[in-house]
Amino acid sequence: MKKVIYLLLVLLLFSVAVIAQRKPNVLFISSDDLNNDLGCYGHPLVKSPNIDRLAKRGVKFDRAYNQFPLCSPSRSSMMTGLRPDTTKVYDLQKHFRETLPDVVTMAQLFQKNGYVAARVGKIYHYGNPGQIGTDGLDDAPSWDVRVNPRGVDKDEEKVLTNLTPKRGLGASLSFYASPAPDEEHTDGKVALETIKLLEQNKDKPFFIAAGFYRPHCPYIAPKKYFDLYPLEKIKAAEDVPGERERLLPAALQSQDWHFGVDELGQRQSIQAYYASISFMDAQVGKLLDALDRLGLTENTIVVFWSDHGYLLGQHGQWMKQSLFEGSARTPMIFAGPGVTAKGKASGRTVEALDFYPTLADLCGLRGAPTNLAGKSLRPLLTSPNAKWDKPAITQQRRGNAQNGFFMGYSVRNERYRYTEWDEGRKGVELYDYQVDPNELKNFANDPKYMKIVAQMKALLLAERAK
Ligand SMILES: [Ca+2]
Repeated sequence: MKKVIYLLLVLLLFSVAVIAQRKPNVLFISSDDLNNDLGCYGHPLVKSPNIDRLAKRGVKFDRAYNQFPLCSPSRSSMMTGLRPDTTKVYDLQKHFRETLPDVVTMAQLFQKNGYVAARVGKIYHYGNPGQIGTDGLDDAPSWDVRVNPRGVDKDEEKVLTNLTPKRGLGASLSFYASPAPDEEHTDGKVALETIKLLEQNKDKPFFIAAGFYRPHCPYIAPKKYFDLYPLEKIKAAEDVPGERERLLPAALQSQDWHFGVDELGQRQSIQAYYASISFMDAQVGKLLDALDRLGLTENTIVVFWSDHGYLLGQHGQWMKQSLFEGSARTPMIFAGPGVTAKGKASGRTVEALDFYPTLADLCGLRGAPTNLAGKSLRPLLTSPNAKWDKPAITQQRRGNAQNGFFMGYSVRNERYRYTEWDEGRKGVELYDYQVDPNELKNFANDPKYMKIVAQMKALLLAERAK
């Protein structure tokens, strides 16, 4: 009897030691082309109960910015922890390994530290929807396991409504309220495949990345999500008299106002975009439920992110590739071990670049590259208002190979955004969000703002020189 008790005691101590030593897992959830139109970010219409649920048990960043509002440049920067000017990825073709063959990506660092690294769907760039079901522009060394789901939405491309037939499907205002259930769509399959990986790897430390494709266009989602947004409740962005003449041509992704789509079409596109968000959100809910069911919630850091923001008609613009707030800003939420400020928001300016050093820090990874451009957000995850002096830098390239390219660089602090196009040769913008949240006035040439312009210019120069 004594022997049995002794054995049980040894076993108990051993399990306690194992649990204490167990490294936290990471479930990295990424969405494509999702802006901050979510319930937890205060949107009055959009229903995102699952992302909201995650935000309630973690820290939500209100001023999180991507480094280059286009899929591949943004994702390459985030996964390498390096700025686009270091990866030299400015388009959807070039791979960062061409510039940096030996770079250790975030997923690789997890592997080097004994983790299983797996991805489902779009983490690195993937032509959406063209490359769904393939590896896209993946980075094979980053992963032990790769899964590329393909759903019924690929087949439904033939029957969707396209309001911009001259644009490629991946850059179109196009939609379809699908009769097929969630599970048959690509994102439904991303959720199911991710859950399988969670089940298979629940006893090992894991870095599992679930890369959803919605709300990227074409806005295909099950019909029930469209029903959440009656068209009469959807308003198009207000046209501001004189805005078209005021805005710098360089600041515009498209000179074709609203892609020529009328007000009804704009409202239909917004409705379909919101439906796609709620559909993607429901898939996020399945992942969170699976973590609970598998007893993984307590020891898993859950991150939610989108590769960049998205304009829905503001400034006459749609989608990404601009340095306006709506394109440069992204949702960013952390929950789980190390995130003690539960249900809190941080207004500090943070960057997608910060994921790598933050997760390496929270998981105690060894051997992180010494040149990571971001900073660990750990202090803000325990104290969201902690002192923080790092602004956010976002850049966007314009032009073409024939006529030459030029870059726009934008620096954001908690109050202002200052942007220089082609080092200022193609114009400068200053927005003051405290008095002008919708960026309707460019204060760059306002004498009252001379001092701020000089400060922001110096800040941009200093950050770019780092
Ligand atoms: Ca994207």
